[in-house]
Amino acid sequence: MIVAITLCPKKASFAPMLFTGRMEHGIRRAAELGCDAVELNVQNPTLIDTVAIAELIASLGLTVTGIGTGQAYYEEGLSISDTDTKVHEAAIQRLKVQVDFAQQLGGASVIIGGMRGKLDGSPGGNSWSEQRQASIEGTRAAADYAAGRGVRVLIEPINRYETNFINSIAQGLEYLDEIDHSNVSLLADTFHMNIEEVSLADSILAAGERLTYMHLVDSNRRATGMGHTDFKAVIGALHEIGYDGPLCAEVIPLPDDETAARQHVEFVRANW
Ligand code: LER
Ligand code: MN
Repeated sequence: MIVAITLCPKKASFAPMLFTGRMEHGIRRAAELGCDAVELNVQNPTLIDTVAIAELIASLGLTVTGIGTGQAYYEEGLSISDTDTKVHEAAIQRLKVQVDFAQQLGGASVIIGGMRGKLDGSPGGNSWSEQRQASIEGTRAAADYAAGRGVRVLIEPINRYETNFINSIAQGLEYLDEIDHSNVSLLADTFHMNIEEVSLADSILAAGERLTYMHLVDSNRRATGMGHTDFKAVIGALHEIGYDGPLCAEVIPLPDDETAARQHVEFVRANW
């Protein structure tokens, strides 16, 4: 079992991350609360002291499971599906910087969620398929670069209210088939699944060994056990596929960072 929480160096008032703006403190608290690992959501690793962060994490006996990259899209508009060559190349370049950071942290996975961007035009139309193709090429470029560096690339389906491109687990698996790259696998986030899937358990079973990372989040984006998701069914399905990857709390800090982090660690350890 790898229990983790998502942290971010930048202050965010209402985002699914804990201890935002206080990442070093969050890393220490993660260790003290009994986490095995952390996930870091960093917009641009060249702007932070990556050596100090890597040293702090190692000194506490933690590992880093993943690097969240979406802020580069939300804050700077960098998306791999953008057909403007300059933006597309800048997005790939940013993903390569994230891969270098992940390698420095001992081989964390790099998550492509928000950085797929949103597609314009009508679904299936010319511009839609060109953008989709740009995304596929961008994912392959990141995956090739990452493969030589002991880093895996993950595709995360995100619900329809946040993007119009790969919302469900089935669409994620279809995209993986198109990518056809041994270094790319699936991240499933139970918050998005609660909106998109018919059955969370059946979707996990369908993903099988292609599922290598979980954002384990309750229905209301609060910590596990603070909403109405049936985690017994989710955990049962994860056991059935022999899942042994991260169980990461990408949750909003309600009622506060400490309580949310503690709740996740205790809930997952008691129910796994
Ligand atoms: C990213 O992991 C995610 O789940 C998004 O909803 C965050 O904006
Ligand atoms: Mn997520």
